[in-house]
Amino acid sequence: MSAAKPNQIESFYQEAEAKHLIPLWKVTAKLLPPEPQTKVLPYLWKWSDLRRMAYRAGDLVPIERGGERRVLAFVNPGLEGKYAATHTLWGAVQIVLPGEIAPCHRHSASAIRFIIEGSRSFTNVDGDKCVMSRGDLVLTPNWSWHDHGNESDQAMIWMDGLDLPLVNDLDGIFFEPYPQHKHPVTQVNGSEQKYGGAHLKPTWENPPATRSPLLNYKWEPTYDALKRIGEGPASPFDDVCFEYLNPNTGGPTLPTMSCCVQLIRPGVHTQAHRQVNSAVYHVFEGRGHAVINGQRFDWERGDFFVVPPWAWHEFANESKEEVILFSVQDTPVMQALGLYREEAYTENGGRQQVSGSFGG
Ligand code: GTQ
Ligand code: FE2
Repeated sequence: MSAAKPNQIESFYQEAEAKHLIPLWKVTAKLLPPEPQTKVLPYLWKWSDLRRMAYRAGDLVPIERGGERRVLAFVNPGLEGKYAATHTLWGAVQIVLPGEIAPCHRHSASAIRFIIEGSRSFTNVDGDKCVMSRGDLVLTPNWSWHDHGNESDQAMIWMDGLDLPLVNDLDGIFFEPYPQHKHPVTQVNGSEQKYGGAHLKPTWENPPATRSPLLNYKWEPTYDALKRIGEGPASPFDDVCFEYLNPNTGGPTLPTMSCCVQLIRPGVHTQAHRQVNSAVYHVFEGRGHAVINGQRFDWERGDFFVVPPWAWHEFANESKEEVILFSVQDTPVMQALGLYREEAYTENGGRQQVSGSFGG
């Protein structure tokens, strides 16, 4: 190798730029950091704001074709210009007023709903009318027709979780409105009748592995499962934490999103760990706090918070009441690609030093 003169190098770089080329050695450190350098920030949204603003939106705007849904979505402050709770996940609250029907459509992004407030509402998924109450998890697997209706005399509010930012980044978004406002109902709670028996599945069907045949995971059996542990041992990082399963495969609810429900028993303060996936949490019951990358996040019933990829996090319930968290996580994506990792925090007895608190 002959010694290059500075101006030769400079003109080489200029030519590379003009020819739309990048010499790797100039950007190696940026492209191959030792561990993920996420822009996603931990953040907390308060239920008092979300609920008030959801009802306000109910007063101000009707649900119409084109707008499609009355949804207030989380915008992660680290992801400028992107409408996303984390780099892969959309999180939102949706309100449907008595008598309304949000018009039927389908899209290549998958969705989950976790019901926060109200009853006698439904999501009609490909003709299966899934009746929803507080604590139910309802799936709309990708490309399934869905409309939402409220047949009660009270507003209905739920959490939406979608893989929209991921599917968008993959340039995989397709969307189609149904020709009519609502889809005909062909069965009521049909998926639940066949697949709601938890450890049993019908022998006369052979559903595809990519789509859970169970669409409505009811709250009562979910809560039963959380309580069955009693005082027994559970996860040092998450306490009593269950993943909702596709009853046909034993895998996650959807190919891109895993849903979890966890009970943090009174007095439990978990150890910290970090995982390569990101998550959106909803505080279903109780009050407590999380420590995320050394920052303390205090939350109470109804709040939402985000745990970024590879962020240390631990949970604490210092109260005498149960804490129940619901979360949607992009874990299946990382697992499917062979990229899943997690690590336990070993210093300081497994707990982070707290350097500040959110909003404080
Ligand atoms: O309820 O169908 O939060 O299509 C975002 C996109 C909800 C829905 C969202 C959607 C929906
Ligand atoms: Fe939708």
